[in-house]
Amino acid sequence: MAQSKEFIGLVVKATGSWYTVVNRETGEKLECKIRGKIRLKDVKTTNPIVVGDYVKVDFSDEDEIGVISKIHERRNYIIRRSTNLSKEAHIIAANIDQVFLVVTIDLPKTSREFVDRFLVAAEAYKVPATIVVNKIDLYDIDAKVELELFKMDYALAGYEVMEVSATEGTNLDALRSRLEGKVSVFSGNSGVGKSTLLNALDINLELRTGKISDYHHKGTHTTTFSEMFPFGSNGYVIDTPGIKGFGIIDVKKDELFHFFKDIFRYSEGCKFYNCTHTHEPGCAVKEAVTNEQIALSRYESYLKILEDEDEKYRTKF
Ligand SMILES: Nc1nc2c(ncn2[C@@H]2O[C@H](COP(=O)(O)OP(=O)(O)OP(=O)(O)O)[C@@H](O)[C@H]2O)c(=O)[nH]1
Ligand SMILES: [Zn+2]
Repeated sequence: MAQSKEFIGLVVKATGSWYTVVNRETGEKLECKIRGKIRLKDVKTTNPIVVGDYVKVDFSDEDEIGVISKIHERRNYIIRRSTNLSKEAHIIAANIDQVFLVVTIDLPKTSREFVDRFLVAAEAYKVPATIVVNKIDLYDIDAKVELELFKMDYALAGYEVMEVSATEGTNLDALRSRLEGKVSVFSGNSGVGKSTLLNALDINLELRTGKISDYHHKGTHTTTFSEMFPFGSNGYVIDTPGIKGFGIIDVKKDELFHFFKDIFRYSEGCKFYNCTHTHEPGCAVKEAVTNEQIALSRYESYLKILEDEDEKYRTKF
């Protein structure tokens, strides 16, 4: 009988039915399946095992494939609902050091509400987030003005905003140096240039992108699975499929403002300890919005997300 063996490995690709796992000791890759149902204690997700997970794999020398039999506890993860009202949750990646939210001011335009929803999730799961504005080579005068406003608003909120062009190679060194020795996730709407950017940061990656093929002139490629790649001497980058909606989960309505860094900072000055920063007198948050110490667009996102939560909990009669 074939002798069964096991190893601990890192999940570097997850398609939903197949998982590519890198053996932590040997660095070898093995295609794996899940044995039975692996259920996680607290999270209900469509994907039980995700890129960045450490897992135990059982295999024998005769087999071409391994079987994932155990998942190690996660240090952290980022999770979202696919739409605001959907019940199904999807984990983007696990055990990550930082996330780069790739956005575009134009072509396509990333909405402020999407950005703010994403940042709330990053705060809630304690993953440091940096915003990367891509395609700056394409912006006309209106988009350039919008970019300046965008930068002001997020600087005020306490986020770093980097401006790059993946195709022109603009400002890539600063971003590259941030990736050394870290596990970094790149996320954002479809078509903002995540794969193109990662290819530009490291020419060895050769990720497929939405660039129309020179040979066939038909169709564009879009990333459908999350995948993790070694970067530099000891870092990892994770390319993720483009996402449309970002439904926040696990955040209670009355705690939402904790995850807006800027709103939270000013909330200490509110007259009522349970101020929701919507209608209360003596609200230091509303005052800060009036004084332009908190960006109006951030406050509007806060109100919008609160409203959506109302919708979710409204009972049908
Ligand atoms: N002009 C310009 N075009 C860019 C830039 N970055 C990406 N693109 C183009 O934008 C399109 C989409 O790029 P992708 O890298 O496939 O985008 P993605 O975010 O990975 O998309 P999904 O896989 O669908 O999530 C391609 O045609 C790229 O060539 C840039 O900095 N400037
Ligand atoms: Zn208040």
